[in-house]
Amino acid sequence: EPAVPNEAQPDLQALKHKAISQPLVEHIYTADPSAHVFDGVIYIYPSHDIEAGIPFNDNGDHFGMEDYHVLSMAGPDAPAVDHGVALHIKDVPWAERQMWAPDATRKNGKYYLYFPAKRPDGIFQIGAAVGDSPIGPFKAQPKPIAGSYSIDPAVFEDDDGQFYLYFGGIWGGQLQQYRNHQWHADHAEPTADQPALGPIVAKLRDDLLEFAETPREIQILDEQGQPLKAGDTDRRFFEASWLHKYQGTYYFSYSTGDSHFLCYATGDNPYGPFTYQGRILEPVVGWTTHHSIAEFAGKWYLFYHDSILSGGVTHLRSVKMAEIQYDADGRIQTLKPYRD
Ligand code: FUB
Repeated sequence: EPAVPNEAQPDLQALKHKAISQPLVEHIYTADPSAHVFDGVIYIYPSHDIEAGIPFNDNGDHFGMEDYHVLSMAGPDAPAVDHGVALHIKDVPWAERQMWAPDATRKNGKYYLYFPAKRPDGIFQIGAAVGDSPIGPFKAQPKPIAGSYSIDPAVFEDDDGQFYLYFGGIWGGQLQQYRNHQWHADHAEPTADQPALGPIVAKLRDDLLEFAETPREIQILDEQGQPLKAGDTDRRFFEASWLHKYQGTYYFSYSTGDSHFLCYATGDNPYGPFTYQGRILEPVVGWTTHHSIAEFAGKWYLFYHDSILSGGVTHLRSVKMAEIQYDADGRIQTLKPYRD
């Protein structure tokens, strides 16, 4: 996050009219939408952006969110309904601040919300919270998931009923502080010619409350089969993991952060490696870009956000959705968020 965001201010009024989608809700700011279809209804688990009054810095401390609201839609063209507070940070025993991008899943009639937040010592971990309904309320576990770290959990249920949690994000997300899943204050991003840091994945235990295994780092490879380099900022992983399966192939998608793209890579199993394929979405208004992908009635949709509604304020975002198309080879056609 640069100290001075959006240096060259775009013409937001013009971009609003050229936008391929309008905000799903306008009465609150929402971001980082993780969408799932349960029983024929679209449920969106977003961050709930607020003006916390914290100055901008490179750690993203101004993203001072305090709770989660769940949105639902009867279909892609139906209005989005805000179901109110589903979990507040005051009810999370281990967490102190910054409820960043969440995700959720369902198993045996219970719903599981996964969310990152900072402990009182300023270190991010990932928590689980359980509810009886897709809209919450969710009750947080007393402690974060053991062995979890960094931000942006995304949960994926494979066809065999196994669940995997993907996570990680560099810079404010703290992933660069870890090697072999151990924090060290001296650790930093690799140099430009070294392999980039990868996202992390762990299979979840049957009760979905803890990891079933030691987390693993995922490799994202280039067209030669080599890991993407840290200096390849247009393609390397930054944050915002998402995993979906299309016609038997695993699609790992993510944000490139400081170059502002949503990209994807494909593989033949949930752990990767994944081979870089291309962009899903060109940059939006605002510094961050974050997404999910879900199928509804045979069509596929990208859920994403931008900062147009707030006049370009980077930590006051609005979730949007747009249909995506695959070509005959399974390639996702790149979307432009604003028409030319
Ligand atoms: O919303 C806070 C953070 O901004 C998320 O965790 C990141 O993915 C970025 O969207």
